Amino acid sequence: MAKRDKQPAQGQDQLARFKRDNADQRMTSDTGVRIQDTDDSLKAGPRGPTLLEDFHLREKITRFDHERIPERVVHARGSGAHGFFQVYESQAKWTRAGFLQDPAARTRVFVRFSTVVGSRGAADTARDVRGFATRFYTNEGNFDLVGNNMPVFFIQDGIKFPDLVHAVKPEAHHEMPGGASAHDTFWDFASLVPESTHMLMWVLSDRAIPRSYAMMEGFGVHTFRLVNARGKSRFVKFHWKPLLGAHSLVWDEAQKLAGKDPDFHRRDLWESITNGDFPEYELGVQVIEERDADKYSFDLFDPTKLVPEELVPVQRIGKMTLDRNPDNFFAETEQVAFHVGNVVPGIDVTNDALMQARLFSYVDTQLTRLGGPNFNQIPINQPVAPVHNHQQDGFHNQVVQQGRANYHPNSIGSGCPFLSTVREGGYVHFPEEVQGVKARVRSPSFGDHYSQATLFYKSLTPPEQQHLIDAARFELGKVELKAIRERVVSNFALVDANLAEQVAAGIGVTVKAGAVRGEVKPGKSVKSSPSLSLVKPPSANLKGRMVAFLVEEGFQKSDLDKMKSAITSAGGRVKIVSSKLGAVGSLEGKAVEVEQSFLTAASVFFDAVFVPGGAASVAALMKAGDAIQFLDEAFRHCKTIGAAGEGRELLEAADIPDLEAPGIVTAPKAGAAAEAFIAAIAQHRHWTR
Ligand code: HDE
Repeated sequence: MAKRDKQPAQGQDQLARFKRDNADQRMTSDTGVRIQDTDDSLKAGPRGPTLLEDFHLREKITRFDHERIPERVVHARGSGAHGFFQVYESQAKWTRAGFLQDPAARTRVFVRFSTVVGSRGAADTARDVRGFATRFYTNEGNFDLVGNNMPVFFIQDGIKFPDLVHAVKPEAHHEMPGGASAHDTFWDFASLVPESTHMLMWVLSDRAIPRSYAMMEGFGVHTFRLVNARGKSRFVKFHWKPLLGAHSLVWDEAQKLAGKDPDFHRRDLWESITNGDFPEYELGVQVIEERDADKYSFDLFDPTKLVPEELVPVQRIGKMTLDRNPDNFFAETEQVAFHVGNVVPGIDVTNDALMQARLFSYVDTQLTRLGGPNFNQIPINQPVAPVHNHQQDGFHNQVVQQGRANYHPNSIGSGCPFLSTVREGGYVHFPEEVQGVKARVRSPSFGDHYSQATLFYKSLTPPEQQHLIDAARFELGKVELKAIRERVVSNFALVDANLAEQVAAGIGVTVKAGAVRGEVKPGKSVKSSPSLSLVKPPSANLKGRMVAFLVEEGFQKSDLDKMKSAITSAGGRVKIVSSKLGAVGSLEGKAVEVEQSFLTAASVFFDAVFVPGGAASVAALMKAGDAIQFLDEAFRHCKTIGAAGEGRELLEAADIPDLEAPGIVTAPKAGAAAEAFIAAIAQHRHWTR
């Protein structure tokens, strides 16, 4: 009943069919009265005053006035997608969660990806943490895994979250900068809170500028519990592993994209799903026996620490596929209300003090954002499991409760609804023994803020370390107060002396002794964790990759066809770019349709660029500065560049210092270059260049 008729999203044929099928559809008021005129208000005479009795005018304007709801206080900018999850084999040994038992069963999911700092209209490619929130609509109720694309967090206790967020959001006096952490208040806070150091390494790394949502890892961050049917509990860290691998942008590219297409990630997600390139992620778990919990050099309840994969391997237990775009952004992506406390039998929370605060925050925030306590009745929030209880009334209640018995226990309603035992699926909290002296304290086992920051930095490849140094120089370069810049690099000195020196050299300060190293908990750890680096062996699959073909009148069509078919067979996509839209003729006579002009396209939208042969085409491209700039930028951003025949001349004309550099592929004919070109794109970027 709540669903309005869906209109086709695109396509002339679909529109025509829709019009035929809905010939009877009439515009009405919200109460179903047919509308006779919606363009003129009711007036006393053609030029007269508007009459207050015009109920249609008042309804239309009132509804419009109230269209906005408060945006999320953090993670305001998000993009959602529907999909499904399937477990590979029963996980009964670890958990009794129903959706992790049967490999044949598909569980519906809704995912919302987000940036943290920016407001709803902010750019997608800001340097920031990304939210990766997944709702599983299981038969036993909703399970929300409300994670991020980084496995650790800035603070150890939720009571500091408002301070962190105030500091990183636009500054209080002038609301600047929008959606960026490169300003004084954030770095002031960070410099005074050494527990943030490990997370700072992550946000300064390439992880903070993902190539796409489909190429981003996800993490539950906190340690959770898995509880099996016998009531045995184990600790678990949740991971999402993208099947396309995790890849990033270059900072210069990210900044340009923020201007050229602020919706870059949202568009990529939408178009990938429309094109059938469904983003896929494997759900991974690191399972730790309770008896082993104290064996590590970090506390499992400290969210500024990760469990290195080299210490506890990630086991991939199932796969999520995102295969459907939302029908309506507001109804679904905006109104979805995740909650860390939405857990199902077999999954439980822990004493992580950050997690505990979150267990309060998520419901509380929806009361304001969604206007009352009935937000779980909104379609995107409704579980597929049936809901029966005595909760009632409140703003926006949609449920018409039947009968008189709105309390428990009752006899008037035959005792309904009935409680469930554990065997019947009743949720039982893990009976953990708890005792202690009431106090505002932090455990000494949380005292080491640097070991894992060092582990992260040292595990990156040299180009990734350089990116991190450059990012720190950028961020701190925007900080006006020198004392803040100084404090930050002094903290960084405890991560790595060379890192601190290099950053300091770029921001006009010197490294001072001052920061104090906390005590390291004795226990197991690793010296290096290659899994933390984004540089991994390439996969031959080009899914999610976009390649620009630069052409003008007289291009070599055989080159274009050969290379296009090689790229699309490998899963990639191609767009024809030229000086103007319309048909462009080839050397062989046949024309192709241009998909983007140099006005709307730029190298930053693509993973690679190819120039087919054809003397006239190359000469025209050479004359127009756009093509040269396109290639220069692709080179600077370490992207794969290919050319066939005369196309090589365009590369020579561009400011590319070395045509033999990694990721530059040229050949007399496209056929000869195709294999090497595809292998080069699969490398993602050629950082050593
Ligand atoms: Fe959140 N967080 N958070 N957070 N968070 C919100 O809930 C909060 C934290 C995360 O796409 C809010 O519905 C507190 C860690 C994601 O709708 C709010 C603390 C992690 C999303 C809130 C944290 C997250 C949110 C704002 C410290 C990674 C977006 C609107 C105790 C594991 C979900 C809303 C979506 C959203 C509070 C820390 C992830 C205010 C108090 C750590 C992905 O409730």
